[in-house]
Amino acid sequence: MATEVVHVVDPDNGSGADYTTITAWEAAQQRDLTSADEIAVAKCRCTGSTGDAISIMYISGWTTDATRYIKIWTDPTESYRHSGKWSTGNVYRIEATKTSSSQAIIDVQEDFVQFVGLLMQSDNGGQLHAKGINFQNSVADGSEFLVDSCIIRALHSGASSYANGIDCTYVSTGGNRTLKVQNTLVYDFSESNADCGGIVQTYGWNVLSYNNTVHNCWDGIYCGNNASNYHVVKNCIVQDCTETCYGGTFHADSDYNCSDDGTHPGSNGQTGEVTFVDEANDDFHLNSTDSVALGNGLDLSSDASNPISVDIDGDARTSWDIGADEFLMAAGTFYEMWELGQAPQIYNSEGGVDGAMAEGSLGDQKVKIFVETLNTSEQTYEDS
Ligand SMILES: [Ca+2]
Ligand SMILES: [Ca+2]
Ligand SMILES: [Ca+2]
Repeated sequence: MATEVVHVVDPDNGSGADYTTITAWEAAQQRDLTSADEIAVAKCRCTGSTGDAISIMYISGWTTDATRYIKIWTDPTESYRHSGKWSTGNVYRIEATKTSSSQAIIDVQEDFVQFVGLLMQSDNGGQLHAKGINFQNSVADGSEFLVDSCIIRALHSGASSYANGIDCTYVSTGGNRTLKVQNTLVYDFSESNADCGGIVQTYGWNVLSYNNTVHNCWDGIYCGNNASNYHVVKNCIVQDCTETCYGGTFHADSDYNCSDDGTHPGSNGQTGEVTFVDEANDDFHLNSTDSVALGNGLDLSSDASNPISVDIDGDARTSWDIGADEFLMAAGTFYEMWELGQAPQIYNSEGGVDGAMAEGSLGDQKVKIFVETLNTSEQTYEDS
């Protein structure tokens, strides 16, 4: 059993910090993990409010295998992970500003790497082909990667092509590299010169995209090769894309997806505009009044290829919503305040006002209702 070697990355250099940037950690720790029999873990914190400002992070100079790999993450038992939307303050985030063309936020050149619970931002700095995570074609046949519960967003200006949020680089010799992307949000890779995608698969790569949300990209989720390889898409939301929500021909197992243009693969999907908590401000949690994604997904807890059980917030998936977020009402909180002359309001589990309640919309969720009557006496109801 390989030993986990954990170092703390904290741009605010707080107590326990080993490095103040993720790139410094990578450069100092690169080694042969297979001969050392180690898993290299970067545990990322933000004890002040400083973002991890880089131009690009290369992951290279390592030797890895399936059990001795690289893991970069925020530990959900600490307080530095995002809450399912872009945040500042004490939330760890990589803020990459590009200095030349074709730079990614993270350029992956090693074979077994995991990214969990990270915010990543690509500012193209006026450069062409700015990407989010770029998986290079130099990685070995048989290599495997995970992107789980991450948010990848673009602050791009101008026209460019091949500015993809998650990019699997074409491998001329083919083969089978595996990428699993789940509970992840990708948005605004939408430059006006085409071929900018949210999650892009191509030759040499097999991709499993489960329970992701992609918004405002040129192409949302793309399958560039379905002859020698595949892209399986389940429970994904894609909305507001320029050319197409889903492009290419996906694997036949793809199902229970949603789009606003009808391009989603599978026969159990939904076409329509998803109602998010605050779409204009990029909060893509599901609103309780949504009728497109809520409860319309497939239970993937026993999926043969990649079982999952939680959402981007770490909430247990129970009603199987489509997209990165599972709408959840936490027990023991007042969700609805009802005052005479005012429409009933629903407060969602992420803390925001989630719209007015429609009769019957609560389904089988457990809620408490606080009622203020004319004579100001209070009553509490609990409904399961
Ligand atoms: Ca390196
Ligand atoms: Ca929309
Ligand atoms: Ca949630």
